[in-house]
Amino acid sequence: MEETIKYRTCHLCEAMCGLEIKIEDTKIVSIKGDKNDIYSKGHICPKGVALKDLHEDPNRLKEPVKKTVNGWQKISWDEAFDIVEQNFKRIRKQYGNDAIATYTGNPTVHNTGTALTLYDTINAINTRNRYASHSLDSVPVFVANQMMYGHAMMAPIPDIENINYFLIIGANPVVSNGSFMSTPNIKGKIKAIQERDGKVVVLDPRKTETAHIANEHYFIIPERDILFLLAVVNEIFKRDGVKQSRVLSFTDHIDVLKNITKEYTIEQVAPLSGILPEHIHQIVDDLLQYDNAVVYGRLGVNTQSYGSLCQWLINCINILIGSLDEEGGLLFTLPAVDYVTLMAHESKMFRYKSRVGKYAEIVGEYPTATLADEILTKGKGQVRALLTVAGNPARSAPNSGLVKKALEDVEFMAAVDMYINETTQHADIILPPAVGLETMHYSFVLHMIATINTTKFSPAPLPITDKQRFDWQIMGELQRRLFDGNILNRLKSNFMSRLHPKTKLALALKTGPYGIWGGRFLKKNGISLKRLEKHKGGVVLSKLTPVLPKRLFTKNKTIALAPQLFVQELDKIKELLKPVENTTYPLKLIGRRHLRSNNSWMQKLPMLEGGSRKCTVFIHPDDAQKHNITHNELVEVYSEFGSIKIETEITSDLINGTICIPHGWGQDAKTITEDTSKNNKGANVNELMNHHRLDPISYNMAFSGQPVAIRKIIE
Ligand SMILES: Nc1nc2c(c(=O)[nH]1)N[C@H]1C(S)=C(S)[C@@H](COP(=O)(O)OP(=O)(O)OC[C@H]3O[C@@H](n4cnc5c(=O)[nH]c(N)nc54)[C@H](O)[C@@H]3O)O[C@H]1N2
Ligand SMILES: Nc1nc2c(c(=O)[nH]1)N[C@H]1C(S)=C(S)[C@@H](COP(=O)(O)OP(=O)(O)OC[C@H]3O[C@@H](n4cnc5c(=O)[nH]c(N)nc54)[C@H](O)[C@@H]3O)O[C@H]1N2
Ligand code: SF4
Ligand SMILES: [Mo]
Repeated sequence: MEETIKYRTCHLCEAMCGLEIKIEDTKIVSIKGDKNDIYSKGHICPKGVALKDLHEDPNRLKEPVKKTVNGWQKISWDEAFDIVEQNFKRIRKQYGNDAIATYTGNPTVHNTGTALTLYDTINAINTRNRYASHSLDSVPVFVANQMMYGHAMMAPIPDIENINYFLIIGANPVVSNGSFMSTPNIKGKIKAIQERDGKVVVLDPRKTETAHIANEHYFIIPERDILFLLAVVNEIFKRDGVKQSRVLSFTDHIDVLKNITKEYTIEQVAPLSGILPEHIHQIVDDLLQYDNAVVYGRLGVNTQSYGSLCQWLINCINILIGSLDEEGGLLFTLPAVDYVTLMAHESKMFRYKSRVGKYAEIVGEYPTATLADEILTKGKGQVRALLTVAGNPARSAPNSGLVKKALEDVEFMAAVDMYINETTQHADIILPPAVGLETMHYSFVLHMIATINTTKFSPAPLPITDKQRFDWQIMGELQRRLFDGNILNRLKSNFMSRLHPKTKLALALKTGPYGIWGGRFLKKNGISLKRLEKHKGGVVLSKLTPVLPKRLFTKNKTIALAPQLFVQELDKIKELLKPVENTTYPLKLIGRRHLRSNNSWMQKLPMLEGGSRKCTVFIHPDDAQKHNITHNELVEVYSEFGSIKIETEITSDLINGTICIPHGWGQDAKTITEDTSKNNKGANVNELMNHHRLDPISYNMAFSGQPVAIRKIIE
């Protein structure tokens, strides 16, 4: 048997770890971290190893299937595409373009072929009913970036290797492996900060895995970060702490910022946010005293009612303390494929509104939380057909009961996914792509949010059979068959859809900032795909360096410190100063991730099962006592929208008044080899979520702080 070693970047999360894969013929023998990878230097997590299970999973579809009265039936690719084309065209003709909705999930960012074809395919379908996992995750960041830096994807990235004070709000990078901060081995990097006498501080309603290794952790009541942030800004002004920096010289409306934050004092917000006043004072002391201090906020501050305001104020604090666009602070990347510049035409928002909820589009998408309403609400423009690509809204979107009804209601549904799951089980046709180690890898998005400017390309380590198709081939075929537009654009779209992703990548690299053709002169030593392929563990291009104001996308090349959109919304924050008790649903719900999970779709792989990964509800001892609830007891958690049964874990690693349940569970779809009862593991927290609870600026879903109640189950 022939044994070979192949190298590939792991595509599962944002860390981009290099993998060393031992292969015998076409069988994976082992997967280890690649010590020579310039970025990860051998780091790996259990998910990377589980790519073997993904490859061998008997539940994975490799050929298209059609739903029949006798169950799923394998059909040819031609037949599958014909059915999809006929039905989508029929529905478009009958009801109009917007009757087709698209939902694109998280892996579309990570799969190279999909990332390269996704926008073209969706644009070809030419519907306004576009939805994505972004609005369950990161749109507040997009809005803050757009308002302040002129581009949704201009995201400042923590220079983690040089930070001395790191305030982490609403993120758990030790488990998530970092987000909007692509960097492997966060644990090692936190330790390095501490070893250089720096400090890591976590603000979270739960004492998380990250909080456990941090220098300090402060509990905060869910959705009260906004009060804390306003008080910090005010305190910086009060202490005359604003650092006169290079960046400050091209900001505007600092006086407005000072004025609108004036009434939020530390003493006033402390009891409302759950943090002691002396602890907030300590945080401000540190922010002003440490060289290289950074405030970083992620999912916990995004997926809440004040997501955009929080992201705006986090940016403001980083600017006021002189950390933005400075080494040791937060910097902007300049990757080998300058995705930010290439995507400038997609960075638009607030152009038009959704039919039912009247929510504005953000980067061309409506909030996923409203998709079910758009399907179920009758009238002109009602969604009648759905295309999902790499997404599982039946588990990831709020109010699963309503989502289920909606998925059952559409007249036709197609899914590009390799699994039959809670969402795709509703499809008429499933188009399964080759995935994982069968695909090549180059990340456009993650290099854009990485902590150094690097570039890596990996060819596919494993072959596919002639029955399989890649995502980009499936998307290309859909693009050609469903194109709606003028002849010139059709020809262009047709041509682009046939290009191999490697051809597109090669061109993008050559013409990129470090490419052979990048710039006015031919760069003899510039990057090309051919050259990159020789460097299996990738290439370091440069460390992150200051790029402002040149790289700003705002018209006047200044950073807006007090955009009107945010200022006017601040008025509503005053309500928080007089909190009203919710007696029916007195508890606030938050989520958590586990190292051996990847949202809703890897739970069943054998290597990731078990361990400490459990779908339980964390509850504080005081709350447990109040409800006469014991450890490991099956209880009912309920909200206005649904009810789930779940086992308890009593822990004081949680602020009281709050309970914590992970998402992505409750897997009850009938897959190929397993029956429903075996699959039905854990409860689906999204059954409890109010799909109208959105951040009023970005319309991001507010998962955090959902009001719920808990009770004993009396048989
Ligand atoms: N309550 C609660 N809900 C949440 C969250 C939370 O914290 N709490 N988090 C939210 C966040 S941050 C996110 S990003 C969303 C995720 O939301 P989704 O993206 O909708 O859900 P995933 O579970 O990531 O589903 C990914 C799907 O893609 C398929 N897939 C995997 N790889 C590929 C591939 O290469 N090609 C194709 N075509 N398909 C592939 C999988 O089989 C699976 O069906 O969930 C959100 N929902
Ligand atoms: N192992 C694993 N890794 C993953 C994923 C996975 O499912 N499993 N998913 C990937 C995805 S799609 C994403 S988007 C990233 C997310 O990665 P992160 O941004 O690190 O997000 P989480 O790990 O969900 O951590 C969010 C934290 O916010 C806290 N929180 C909740 N509500 C509030 C609040 O109101 N205020 C504050 N201050 N904190 C709050 C929660 O307790 C939690 O600790 O992780 C990615 N990496
Ligand atoms: S940390 Fe992320 S990139 Fe690294 S092996 Fe795990 S899943 Fe893959
Ligand atoms: Mo996410």
